Amino acid sequence: MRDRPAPIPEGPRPLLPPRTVLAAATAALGLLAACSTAHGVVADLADEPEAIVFADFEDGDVKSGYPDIGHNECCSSSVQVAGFGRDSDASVRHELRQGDPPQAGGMRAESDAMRVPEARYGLGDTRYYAFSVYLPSTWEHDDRSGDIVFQWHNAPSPAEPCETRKAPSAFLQVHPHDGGEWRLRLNSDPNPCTTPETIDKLHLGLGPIALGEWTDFVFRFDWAYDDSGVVEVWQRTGADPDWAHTHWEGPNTYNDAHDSGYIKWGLYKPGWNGGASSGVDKRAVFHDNIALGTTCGSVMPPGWDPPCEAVPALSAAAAVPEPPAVRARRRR
Ligand SMILES: [Ca+2]
Ligand SMILES: [Ca+2]
Repeated sequence: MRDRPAPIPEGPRPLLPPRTVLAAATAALGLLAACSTAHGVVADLADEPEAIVFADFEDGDVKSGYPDIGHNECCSSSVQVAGFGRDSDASVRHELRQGDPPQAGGMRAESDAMRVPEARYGLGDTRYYAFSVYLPSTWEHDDRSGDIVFQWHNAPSPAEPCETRKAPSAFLQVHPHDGGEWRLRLNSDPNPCTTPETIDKLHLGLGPIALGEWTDFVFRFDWAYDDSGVVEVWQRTGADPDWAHTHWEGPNTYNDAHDSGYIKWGLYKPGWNGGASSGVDKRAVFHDNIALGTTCGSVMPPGWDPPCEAVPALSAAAAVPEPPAVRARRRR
């Protein structure tokens, strides 16, 4: 258990009352059959499946009640509980500095559910993922190198020794385009043996980034390496509380063994790998309410209405192939 650090000055004001207030209010009104679980989850309806993972960090620990959550951290500052959260009192803060010793072969300060067996997923699964992410108002967009803040990663299969390492199936990136844009990268390959040359890469632009605001994301993935794949994204900020919806159909992963997928959150900055530098030298990002489940409702924090059924598809997002310059950014 780590000591809880002092509140961090770049924190925002909560957008809604804390969870405890919401839970008490709904219980008093008799609107919800609320019940607590070992992980502090409050289920809003008795027949709603609970999230497989729901990490809200309110216990002051970076594992949030999941002892098998792992970390890539070089230093005591890499992964900490922050004294503010999304509608709550705590979140997880990842910090990365240029010059930090590489972790797991790259410049990263990340947490992962790789060793949480029930949180693994794979081909043919439909999974919902939700989290809130906060970039401080002091964040400087780095026009030389994007920042990856959430990854859907596949582990190489021991039965496929040709795959020496794997790029993630998908990741959410803070991209410097046009003053800062959320980008969802999708990497896919129908071949059993994936090599860097066989990956089909594209991205979905998810719109401008609001600094100093929590952004809430909900993702649905129907995992497939063929055209049966589906990706849906719902997102909103405190400044624009209506959910925006993105829908895309097509390949979104690799031809891998089932249950090879796992999630990571934090900071990975590939542009700093190999000792490279860029226009910034320090990064910090905050995540809260990290959830994985089989239904939209199961991944929502207590008191939140799931957006997934209520919002019709407004647009089919254009998938943009990743140009070679983005595929292989040169080191400096
Ligand atoms: Ca929290
Ligand atoms: Ca494979």
